[in-house]
This record gives sequence, structure tokens and C-alpha cells, in this order.
Amino acid sequence: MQVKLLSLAVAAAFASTAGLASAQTIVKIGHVAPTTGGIAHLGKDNEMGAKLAIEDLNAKKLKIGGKEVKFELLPEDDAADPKQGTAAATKLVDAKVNGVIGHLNSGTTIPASKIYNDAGIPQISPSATNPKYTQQGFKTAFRVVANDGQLGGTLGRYAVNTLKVKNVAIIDDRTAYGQGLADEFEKSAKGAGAKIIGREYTNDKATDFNAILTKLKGAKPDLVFFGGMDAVAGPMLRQMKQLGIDAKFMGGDGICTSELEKLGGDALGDGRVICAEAGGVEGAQVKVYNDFKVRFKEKMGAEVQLYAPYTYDAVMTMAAAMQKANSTDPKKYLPELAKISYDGVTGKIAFDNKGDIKNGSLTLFTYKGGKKEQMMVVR
Ligand code: ABU
Repeated sequence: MQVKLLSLAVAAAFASTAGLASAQTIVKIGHVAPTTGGIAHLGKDNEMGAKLAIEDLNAKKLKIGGKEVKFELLPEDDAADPKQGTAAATKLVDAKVNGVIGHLNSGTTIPASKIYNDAGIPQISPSATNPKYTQQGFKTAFRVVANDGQLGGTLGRYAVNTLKVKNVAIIDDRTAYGQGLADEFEKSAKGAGAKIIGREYTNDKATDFNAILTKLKGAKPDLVFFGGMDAVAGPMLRQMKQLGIDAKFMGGDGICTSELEKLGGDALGDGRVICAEAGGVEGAQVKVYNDFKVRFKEKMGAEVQLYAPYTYDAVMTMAAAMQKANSTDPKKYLPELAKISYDGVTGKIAFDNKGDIKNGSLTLFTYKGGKKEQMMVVR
């Protein structure tokens, strides 16, 4: 008798679990960033932004298409390598993800975007800034940050008009991001009247810059612009100091991180390094953004490095489009994503007809006393 009662209880529990499973829709969100290698700190920053968004979405117990939805994050590491980026994209398409957040780097985001587009899967990059990403005519490609045209253009004009530099040296890491940004900066700085006294190249894993810095030192630059990431900029700054190169140092969002405080050490100087994030908040949004950063630290146990808030918003924006479409089917929610207007922690998110953020902002920063310090938000 007892055995019979026990099996009835087990059968009832099983039926209720099975009922719950069929009443719930699983929404798979892929996330791709380099979580190993030199810029793993930035990849993990993005990934934690996505994780926090997934936690917050699941806490809301949303219903889409009449069923409760459970969001699941499928995190992939592309090591900032284009080949690993396309392999990760293929893996996510095979896993039938409902959408992808990423990749972090332009050099991985651009080739992966064709794979997502061919599969009809919406992709939002929270950090890739090369303009080509959204110039390919892919209806599935979106980004929530400004692009390198805006970054390089603003930094070039700022260098000449505000810092009053005349002789500029440029170095880039030959990645899609570094080279593209350096080209945009060169165009803008030249247009504003600067003289480019040298252009040199390195790569995104280099640690020794003595040969190129020694060459540039002879040309006496007022400013060295670097198109690349913080992991390379830090040692480059230290070697500039060792060689006695007293020029200002400028770069884009890839160097504009909290990690540069450690990587550059006392070579950062006070106000010597100028960089720009491809986003920024003003007015009432500042409190929302700062509150997010505090909550991120509490929940994830780490400070925001750079684009975690943008990654959080990218996930939330995708989920908002699914709610508007009342469907998690990429074909059905994609048109809603294209015309979304979502109030995120980083401000209003809406896309132009290419998939770029409308009215994107930039924030200029410097480093003082070894700490990153905001200068101004530019639109
Ligand atoms: N935007 C800076 C880092 C990511 C990229 O490669 O675009």
C-alpha cells in the first residue's frame, strides 16, 4: 500500500514538472567575447553585463506568446580571433539561439555577422565600433555604441583644436578596429591642420615597441595616437616613459578602461592620456547609470571595465523586441527590434536604418592620480 502511494506521488510530481516544462519557453541568447587572452578582462566585463541582464529578465517571469519564458545565456569565447569568432558563430547558429549579443571586437563581429545574417538571427554588438559592421546591408546587425567615424573624428578635432598639438605620430595594431580608428583619426587631425610626422604598426599581442617608438621619437611628436586595445597601450606607455618621449597619448574606447590604470602605472601621468568611450550619459541618466554600476559591483563582484552596461542594455533591448512581437521567433521579433525605442541604463536605444544607434554619444576621459576621470560627453 505504502509503495503504491509513493509511486502515485512520484507520478504526480513528474506530471507537474512535465507540465511546467511544456508551459515554459526557453529563450537562448548567445554571447561572444574574448574571455581568454590579453583582453579577457574586457570579454568578462561584457559577459557579466549579459549575465546580469539574464538574471533580471528571469526574475520578471515574463510571458511571451502566452507562456512563461526562461532566458538562458550561451557564452562563447572567441579569444578576439576572427577564425574563432566565426567558429563560435556557427556553433551558436547550430544551437538554434534566438539572438546573439556580441561580438566584442570589430575583427570578430564583422565576419560573424554574415553567419548570423544567413541564419536570420538578430545580433547586437555592445562594443564593436568599426563602421563596416553595419554598412554591409545586413538587416540582422545592430550596435548600441557609436562608431569609429565618430570616435576618430572627435578625437582628431580635439587633439588639434583643444590640445593645440601640431605634430602627430600614429601607431595601430592592424586589427579591423585599430587600423580603422587610426585612419579616421588621421583624416580628422589632418583636416583640422595637424601634421602626421610618422605612422607605425604593431599587432594586438605585441609587448615590445622600442624599435617603432625610437623611430618616432626622432620626429618629436606632440602627441602619439594609438589605434588598439589597453593590453598593448599599457606597455607602450611604459616604454614611452623609459625612452623619454614626453608626448601626449591618445586612443579610442579600446584603451579607455579602468584596467589601463594598472597597465600604464605611473606612465599615465596627469592629464597626459586622453581617450574616448563610444557612449556616455548626461543629465538625469547619470544617476541611472551610476546606480547600475553600483548594483553590478554588488552582484558580479567586479567594477565595470568598459561596456558591461551596454551589454546589459543590448540583452534588455532584444528581450523588449520579443515582448513587443509577443514572440521569441527571430523572424517575428526582428522587425520590432529594428524600430525599438528602449530606455536602458545607458539611455535611449533606437536604431537607424543601418542598425547603428541613433544619436550616439561619446565621452572623453583622461587619467589623473592614476584614476580614470571623465572630461565631457559629446554628441
Ligand atoms: N571598440 C573597441 C573594441 C572593440 C572593437 O574592436 O571595436
